[in-house]
Amino acid sequence: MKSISTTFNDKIAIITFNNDSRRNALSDEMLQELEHCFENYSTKDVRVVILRSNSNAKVWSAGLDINQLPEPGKDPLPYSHPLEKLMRRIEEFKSPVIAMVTGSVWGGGFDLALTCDMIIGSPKCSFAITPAKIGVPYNTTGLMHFLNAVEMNIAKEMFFTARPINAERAYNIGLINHLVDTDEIEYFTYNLAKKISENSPLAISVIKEQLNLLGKAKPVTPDVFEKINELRAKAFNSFDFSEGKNAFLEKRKPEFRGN
Ligand code: YXS
Repeated sequence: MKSISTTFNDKIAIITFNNDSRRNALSDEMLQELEHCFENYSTKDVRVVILRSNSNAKVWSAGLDINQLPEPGKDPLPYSHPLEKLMRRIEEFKSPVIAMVTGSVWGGGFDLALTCDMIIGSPKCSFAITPAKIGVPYNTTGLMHFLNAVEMNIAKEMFFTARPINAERAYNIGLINHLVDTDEIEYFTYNLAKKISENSPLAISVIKEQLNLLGKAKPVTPDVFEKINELRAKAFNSFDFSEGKNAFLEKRKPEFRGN
């Protein structure tokens, strides 16, 4: 069963997450479907891509499919992970990608929304980054996505509490570009996309790549890079990692030990 549906009109592509029974959890299969969409669009005159969920979906994405998280000892988010590959594909995509968020967003789904070029949210949108709840480390690229989006103190609060932030707070801290009423957000987002599609696609493509390159320009010395990797290995070799995953799957509260 396909987890997404797509439309393409007036040079604007709309990708709709369509797996509400699983709260649009990003399974490897769904991530591969999404990547194939962008691969297909790269050879077409697609001026804007909108990523959205079904209108009546409570959850935009519940993040990575917890059933597919690896056993402790394996990096849960390696460079080759389908979510990481999709996010690089979105960053490198020639045209702007807009996340239209009308529900809650969790974990890797939040990172995915942040990787888009802009987020339009409805009053029902909320955002939670959850590694601390699952007992996993996050990866360096993902942490940089958050540090490029919010101040350090806000990023720390979001990661340490793993608590959702609501639409109003998301707008106030600049996470979402616009906060638009539920019954107007489709029209608003499409109009924004239409405005972009009428400008020069080449200029926009060049400016998008320049901004992304400049946004990433934060040097990391080799020893810092190695230290980060050692810290991550400590977390994904932990009891807490398996406890976080098992607690969710067994629908119980996790009892973390800190090791
Ligand atoms: O019980 P059934 O079989 O119907 O399945 C339930 C859930 O188990 C399933 N589901 C998921 N399955 C795998 N991975 C998920 N992330 C996931 N989320 C949900 O979907 C069915 C309906 O879910 P249910 O009954 O809980 O729906 P709800 O409306 O009561 O609650 C919606 C949520 C999103 C609040 C709730 O499902 C939830 O808390 N989901 C987990 C959110 C989360 O912690 N995501 C982080 C995943 S790990 C990740 O992304 C990274 C590794 S990290 O953590 O580092 O960012």
